[in-house]
Amino acid sequence: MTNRRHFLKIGGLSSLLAAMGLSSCETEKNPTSEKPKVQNKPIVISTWEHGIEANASAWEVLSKGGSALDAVEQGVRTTESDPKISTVGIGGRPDRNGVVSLDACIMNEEGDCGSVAFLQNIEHPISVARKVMEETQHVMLVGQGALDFAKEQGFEEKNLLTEEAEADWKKWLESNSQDVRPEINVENHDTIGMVALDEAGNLSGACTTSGAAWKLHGRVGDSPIIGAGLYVDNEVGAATATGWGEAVIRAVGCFLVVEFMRQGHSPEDACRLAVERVISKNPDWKEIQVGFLALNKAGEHGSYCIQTGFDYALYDQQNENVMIKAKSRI
Ligand code: SD4
Repeated sequence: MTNRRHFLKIGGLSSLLAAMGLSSCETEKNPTSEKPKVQNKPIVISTWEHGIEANASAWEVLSKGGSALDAVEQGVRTTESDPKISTVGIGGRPDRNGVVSLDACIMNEEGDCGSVAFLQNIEHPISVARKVMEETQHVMLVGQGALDFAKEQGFEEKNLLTEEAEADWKKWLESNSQDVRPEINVENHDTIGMVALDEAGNLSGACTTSGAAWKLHGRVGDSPIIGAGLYVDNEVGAATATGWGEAVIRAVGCFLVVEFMRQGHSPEDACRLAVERVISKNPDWKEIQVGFLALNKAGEHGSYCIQTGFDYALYDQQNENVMIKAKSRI
């Protein structure tokens, strides 16, 4: 609303200046007085019910005045370490060859980012992604190169395929199924995407997943792709995604959510508009789930998804870790 008012003001002023034969450049260059004031901070939000534990870890950092970047890394590491969670880190369901391969990315308030994809045998891909961001001149490392880099950085190799995950994979092999798309809301917890605003008013985000169970060996989803599974712009807001990554990539979903917020849309409305874009690019949209989660610079949050059933966890000064049901198209 603020931005829209600002836009209308500028529009009116432009006409006046144009009538006077003057340019409105100076006015447009200096919109700082109209930026939203930071009101609700610190705050952290994250996808699905496993977000509750992850938020609690992130809050330990945020409540002591720590950075959003440290908070989101610590937060999602909790999920990566939980073998009961079948879609992230250790315990993640493998690809059709029985290999657990992980995707993750992280982005800070400077717009710096790091990412790993198709990474195997490392429990905390999010921390490797952070090392890519901080210790290299690159953004993304994949496969063997990502593993070699992780080991150079001191990460230890570990078997991530739990007995339960292996048993599920064998069951899937016996079913002779060819469809790798998850059944909607059967696996009611998915990628963990987390975005946070810290006491200093800075935004950061993290996203980590084992991706779609039984995927083709080598498949990479949206979660490690900056702009698709995660995007942060410290001037505007941050967004993360969950669901069928192929559909999110086609729409460059999270970049789009942030751009809609830049235009003045609320986080929920920005997510809704991005879901509409996903729908317009994916004729099979009724068969898939895609959800977006967004936080703006003022600490307002919101979400929207295709299918009912997506929810997110919120921790701020008023809400000590509550689940919020996302609005949905269906
Ligand atoms: C991905 N968005 O890799 C992630 C998680 C997932 O079905 O697989 N969801 O596509």
